[in-house]
Amino acid sequence: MDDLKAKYLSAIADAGDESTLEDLRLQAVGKKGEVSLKMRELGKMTPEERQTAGPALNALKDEINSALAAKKAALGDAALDARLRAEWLDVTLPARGTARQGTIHPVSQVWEECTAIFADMGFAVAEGPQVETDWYNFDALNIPGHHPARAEMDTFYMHRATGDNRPPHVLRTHTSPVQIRSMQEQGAPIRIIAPGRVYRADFDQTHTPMFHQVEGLALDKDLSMANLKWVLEEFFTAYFGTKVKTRFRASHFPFTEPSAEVDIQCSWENGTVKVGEGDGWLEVLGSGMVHPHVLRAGGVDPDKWQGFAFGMGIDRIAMLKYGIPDLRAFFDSDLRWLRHYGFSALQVPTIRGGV
Ligand code: 2U9
Repeated sequence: MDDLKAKYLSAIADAGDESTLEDLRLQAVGKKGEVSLKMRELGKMTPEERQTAGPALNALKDEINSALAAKKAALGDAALDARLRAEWLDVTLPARGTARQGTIHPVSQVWEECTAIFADMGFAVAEGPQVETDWYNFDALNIPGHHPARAEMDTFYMHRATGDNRPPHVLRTHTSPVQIRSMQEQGAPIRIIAPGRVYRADFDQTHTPMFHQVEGLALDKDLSMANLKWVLEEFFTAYFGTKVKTRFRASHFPFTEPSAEVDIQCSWENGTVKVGEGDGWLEVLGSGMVHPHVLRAGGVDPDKWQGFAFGMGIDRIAMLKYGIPDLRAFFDSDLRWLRHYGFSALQVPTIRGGV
């Protein structure tokens, strides 16, 4: 038994890979392995011999099994270390080869353009988590549990309420929770935009399960729909680089009252849309005066402060400005598409026209 132990423990220690280790396991403790065969001989022994040989063989088997497991773990760690060393790369190095032919994605470009235009009007950028509690995503925005908007939003739930005091979490369906958090943190007056990724379980020609929004919030003592209209018209003119007529249509959202959907002037010619000319209209935005319930959820006193909010889809306004026909191509990571629709890293957006 001592010979067997010495033989296998040193062979295991010397094993250089997992297949050698598996061969050793079969030779030692496999069904027809040396230790197993010895165990079969127990039947032929006298009861006295069996009393010492039995436990000793079991102990030997356990020892070989633990040595095998320890060596297997060590080989696994060494393999992972080697892989990490081999696959190491410095992501801060300048791009080379085909990577240099990548471009700035239209979503990134338009995100930056929006940020630049609203920054010029005094809006700061606010960010928040993409995984939210249902309170921030719904309740705080005056969308209670029974509200049909919850069902309509096609929400991705991270887990259902489990009764262990953990609030249900969702992938945010809009960036509005960011404005609630900002109100709680900095109160009023406030002037922010919240650009970011949002998620809805919807996938067809015009919807992707992840898309991008930019929302805005402005609160002060005496802000009105007139200020909202000016800000939005200023934005469209800067963004499309031409004067754009707007049409405000009465609408309804739980978080704003009154609410308006905003259409921009456009023409339709042989299947292509042109913004800022013609007598057609295109819906691009939702907006309104922030509902008192929503102000209160953000810790802001609705008897002292009021203001407006708006929301629009970045992907959608990117398609409109740059004539991109298919939304789903945004997420294909196709280099040919990126070279056609993408932007040079040096095309930094400026305030007006020169974007
Ligand atoms: C707070 C209060 C109010 C943001 C708003 C809309 C109307 C709207 C859609 C446009 C196209 C989303 O991307 S889309 O599908 N948005 O219609 N969003 S008012 O209102 C807020 C936000 C935050 C605290």
